[in-house]
Amino acid sequence: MSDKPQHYLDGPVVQEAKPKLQKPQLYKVILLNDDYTPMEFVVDILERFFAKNREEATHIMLHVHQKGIGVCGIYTWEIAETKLRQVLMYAQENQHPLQCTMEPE
Ligand code: TYC
Repeated sequence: MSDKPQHYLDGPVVQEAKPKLQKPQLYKVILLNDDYTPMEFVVDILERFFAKNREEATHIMLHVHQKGIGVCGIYTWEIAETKLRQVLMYAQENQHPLQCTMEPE
């Protein structure tokens, strides 16, 4: 560094901060098929916790029923975690073996 004192005409001493906003990692909440949980219960879950209408909920439920797995929604970690817990708790309360998981998008 030079010993010369900074003059105000030399230009800015402090570089202006460039705001860098990073997009949060998103997570898929995934529903798994089983042979025992009633179709109607899965549709109810999708309406109740994933804000799907009856048509969308039925479509997702049938997809999971046929393919074995399907995405209910995509959220930030904390929201995905909350939805996952709500599904598992509600299924347990109603004695259905429905399984749900989450993974990074
Ligand atoms: N396979 C179930 C049945 O035939 C329905 C079902 C669909 C269960 C989706 C779980 O995630 C699921 N009653």
